[in-house]
Amino acid sequence: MEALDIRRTARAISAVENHAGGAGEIVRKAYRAARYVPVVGVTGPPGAGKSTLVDRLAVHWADRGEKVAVLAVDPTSPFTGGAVLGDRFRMERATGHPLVFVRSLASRGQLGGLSGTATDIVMVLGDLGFDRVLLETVGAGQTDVAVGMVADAVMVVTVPGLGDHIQAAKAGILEIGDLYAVNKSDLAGATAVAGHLEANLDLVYPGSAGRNAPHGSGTPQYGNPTLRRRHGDATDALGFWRPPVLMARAREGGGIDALADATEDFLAWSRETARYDDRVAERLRFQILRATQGRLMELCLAADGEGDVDLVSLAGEIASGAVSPDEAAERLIEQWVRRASNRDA
Ligand SMILES: Nc1nc2c(ncn2[C@@H]2O[C@H](COP(=O)(O)OP(=O)(O)OP(=O)(O)O)[C@@H](O)[C@H]2O)c(=O)[nH]1
Ligand SMILES: [Mg+2]
Repeated sequence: MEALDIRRTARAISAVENHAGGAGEIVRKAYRAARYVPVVGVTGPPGAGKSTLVDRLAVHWADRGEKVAVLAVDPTSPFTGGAVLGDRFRMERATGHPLVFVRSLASRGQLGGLSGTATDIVMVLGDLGFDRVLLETVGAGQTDVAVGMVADAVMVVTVPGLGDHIQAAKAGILEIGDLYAVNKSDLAGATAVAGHLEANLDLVYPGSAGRNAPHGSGTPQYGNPTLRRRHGDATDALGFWRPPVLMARAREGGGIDALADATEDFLAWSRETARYDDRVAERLRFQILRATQGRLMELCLAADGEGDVDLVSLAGEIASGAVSPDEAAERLIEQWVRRASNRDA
C-alpha cells in the first residue's frame, strides 16, 4: 500500500489554512479532481473524550486499510488564552499509525470562515488520496453549526455527570446529531444519560419512539423542518433515519466497532436516499457564496478611490452616525455595479 506523504500533506494544508501563495491552485486542482470523501464530525462538550474517541475511530478505519485524516479544530481564541494543543488533541495511537494523518486547525474565532476553509481542506485531502476525514470540534454553540456544515455524518458525544440534560437539549445538540455516543460509560450514570437522550429524541423525532431501525408505521407527524430535511419523516419507512444512541468507553476501546458500524450505516442510508448529495450540494452553494463575497470585496477594494464613494469617506460617515456599515456596503456595491456597467456599455 502506498504510504502517506505526511510532509506534502502538511504543507498543502498549511498553505490553504493560511491562504498562502499557491493555495488557490491547490484548492482549484482539488475541486477539479472532485474526489468527495466522507467526513465524520465528532462534537461534544469539553473533556467528553472526543479526541480519545477520534483516536480510536481513526485507527479502526486505518486498520481496515483506509487512509484517514484527522482534523481537530482548536477553538482557542486570543481572548481566552491558549489550551496546550498537544494536550487537547493527544491522539497517540492514530499519530503512530502509518495510514493516519493528524492536524489541528485554529478557528481564530471565525466560525463561518472556518467551515469554508475546512471544506476546502477536505477537498485537498481527497485529492491527496485520503479515504476518510475525521473532524473534532468542541460543541459550543456555533461550532456545532460549523461541524454540521462540513461533515457528512455528525457524531455527538455526551458523558455522564454533565448535570442538566434539558440544558443539553436547549443547546441544540438534538438537532445536529446523526448518531449519539454516550462516552465514559464505565462511569456511573451512563445508562440514565442514554435514557434521557432517547426520551428527548422521541420528542424531536415524533412517531419514532422505540425504534432505531426504520420499520413499522407511525402516525403522521410534522417535526422540526431541518431534521425532516436531514433525516426524513418517521412515517416514511425507508426514508427515515432515527439517530441511534450508543455506549462507548473510548479510553479502553469499548464500543468503537459499533460506533464505526453505525456511522457507516448512516452514510449508506444517506447515500441511498440521496441526502448525502443534498448535503454536499448545500455545502457547495455555501462555498460559491463565500467565494462571491471574497471576490466582491476584492473588486470593490481594487476600485476604491476611483469614484465619489470610497472607504475612507464611508468610514467617516459611519463614525458620525450618518450611515451604518451595511448601508455603506450597499453604496459601495452600487457604485461598483454602476461603474462596471458604464465600462461595458
Ligand atoms: N472514564 C473514562 N474516561 C475517559 C474515557 N474516554 C476518555 N476519557 C478521559 O477523558 C479525558 C478527556 O479526554 P479527551 O479525549 O481529551 O476529551 P476531549 O473531548 O477531546 O477534550 P477537549 O478537546 O479538551 O474538549 C481524558 O483524561 C481521557 O482519558 C472513557 O471512556 N472513560
Ligand atoms: Mg479534544
